[in-house]
Amino acid sequence: MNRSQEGELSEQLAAGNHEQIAKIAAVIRTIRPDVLLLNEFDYAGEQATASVEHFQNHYLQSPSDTLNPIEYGYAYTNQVNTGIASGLDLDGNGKTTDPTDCFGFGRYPGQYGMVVLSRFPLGEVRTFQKFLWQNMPGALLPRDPKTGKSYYSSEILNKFRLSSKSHWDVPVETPAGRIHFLVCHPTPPVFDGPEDKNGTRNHDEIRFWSDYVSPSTAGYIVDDAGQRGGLRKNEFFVIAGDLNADPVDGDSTNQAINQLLKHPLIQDPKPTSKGGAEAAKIQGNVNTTHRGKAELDTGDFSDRSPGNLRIDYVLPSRNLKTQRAGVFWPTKADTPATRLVTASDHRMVWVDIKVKEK
Ligand SMILES: [Ca+2]
Ligand SMILES: [Ca+2]
Ligand SMILES: [Ca+2]
Ligand SMILES: [Ca+2]
Repeated sequence: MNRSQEGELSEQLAAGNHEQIAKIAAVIRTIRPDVLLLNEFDYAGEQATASVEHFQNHYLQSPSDTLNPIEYGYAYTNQVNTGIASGLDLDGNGKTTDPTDCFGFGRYPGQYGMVVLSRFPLGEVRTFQKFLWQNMPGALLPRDPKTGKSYYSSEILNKFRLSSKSHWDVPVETPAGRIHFLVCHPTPPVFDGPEDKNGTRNHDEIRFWSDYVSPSTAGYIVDDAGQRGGLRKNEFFVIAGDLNADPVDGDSTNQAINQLLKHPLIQDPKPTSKGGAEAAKIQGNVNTTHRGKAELDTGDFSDRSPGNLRIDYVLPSRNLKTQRAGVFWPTKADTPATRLVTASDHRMVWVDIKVKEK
């Protein structure tokens, strides 16, 4: 739901008759998650709250012969780093006004934003939009491989934000207790050069949550309100997002996602779909060289490169019990469901969890 023009998505949400948005809503109305993160939902500034309400009223709750309406009583959205000018020449072309000179790549402020929808009340959200990359101890800051020197000047690093969109800790107050919904959308590790500026940033954006969930590693973290630290011991949490990192295929740096998948406090429910397995067979090409199981794929990308990948995640803390998990990727024969996934190159990843006593 990102658009090339500022304000375009808001208009389509208000109009209430946009086919692609209706398909996305139909996926939500089919799977019916209690708590949901939507990546790439353009953040519309002063129109943002109205836009989310339009999405609910005109798409999630519109009359349908086949789909029950779904109502989320609670929503959270906020500004993101995409499209906000840094005032610096980050791509080194002599100008400071490019989409690539913004704190996160974007043509206007809020492009590729994020929205959280919830059936349960939300607590006070911590945001980490402005946290500086260089303030992460041992950050994987990019270097020029020829000279070994820092790719970014100290002037740039003194202002460079880690998060390409934002990182939010959204506390969800469920009847069984508080679960921290930890959401983000790290930059893709591509569109860079031998210095790997996006791959290294993607790696550290993912690392942020792996540090945040444990008091032994979260000490350096400061939120946008100046509050220090991460989660307390034994808290419930679920990490969610398009994390732009496949465990074995694609262009990820240092197998970035393993910082979460192999973290002692985090479980990997390994959600699968029959449609993902079928798509890799039908589409062939680079998919046939992938080492990861196609049934785990969550994105349908170009079959020349990078192919279909597992890059979208819902990862519960180990102290939560996972009952079921899946990827909404119907097979070709599964009509009409299969028509819905043409709305996006990403598929919905879902997990059913049960809260155990702490
Ligand atoms: Ca520039
Ligand atoms: Ca790269
Ligand atoms: Ca594909
Ligand atoms: Ca694959």
